Amino acid sequence: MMVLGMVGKVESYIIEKLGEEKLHFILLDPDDTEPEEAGLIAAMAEEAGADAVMVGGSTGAEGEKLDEVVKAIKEASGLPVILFPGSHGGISRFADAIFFMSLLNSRNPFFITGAQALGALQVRRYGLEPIPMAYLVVEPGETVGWIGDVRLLPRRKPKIAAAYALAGQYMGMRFVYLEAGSGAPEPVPPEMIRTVKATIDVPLIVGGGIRSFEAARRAVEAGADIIVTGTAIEKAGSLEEAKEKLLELNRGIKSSG
Ligand code: 1GP
Repeated sequence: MMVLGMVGKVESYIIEKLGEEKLHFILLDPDDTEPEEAGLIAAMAEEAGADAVMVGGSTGAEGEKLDEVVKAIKEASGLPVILFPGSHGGISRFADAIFFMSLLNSRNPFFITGAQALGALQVRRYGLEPIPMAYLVVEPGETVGWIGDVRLLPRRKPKIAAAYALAGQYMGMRFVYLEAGSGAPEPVPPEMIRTVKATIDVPLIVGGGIRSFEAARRAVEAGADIIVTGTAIEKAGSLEEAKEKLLELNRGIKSSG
């Protein structure tokens, strides 16, 4: 049984690795990815140097499809699988861990504490490792901004983002995630990453709209500890192209920092 405050296996792996380098997590959305394809991508991503696979999405990332995608990834690769749920529906017993996240700048308490309460007992029943995370959505926010009823953090107001991030840390969350939204035309501004990083002591995850070497490098140089990419790999025409893209992004992440 997990003792209160004890850090689990996946979180220890992340913290240990962060002592050496910046990390790259890929995101697979079960709504857009077939299990077989997810397995192939995960195996390729492991080879290309990704550090973990996140699984989730705002719409249709639940139930049997979610289970099948997680199982396929686990069979095909040794990377830890961390759930990235849109709500309590995004829980699968086959994953290793779950970002137990609160969308702190939502207007709707369901996304701040409601879904968490509905999912908590199931997380325990399945023996999933919960990793407490403050989830902050920045303009333009894309689908999660709309679904999550978010009061989007203004791109030109990094201090507001820093205030929310620090509040998350003070409430006990061990990671902060700055999210521009999957498929965002522009990633989180480097100035916002810099301000948030200078304010908090916990690792900073950044994602949404990072599709190039330059964008990845800029985010890491500004202070991101972990970069999440989804669309860039998903939109690649073939597995070979996806691998090229992943290697390019990895170079941006691992070369700086
Ligand atoms: C979404 O931040 C992630 O939650 C990934 O975004 O799909 O734009 O890479 P992209």
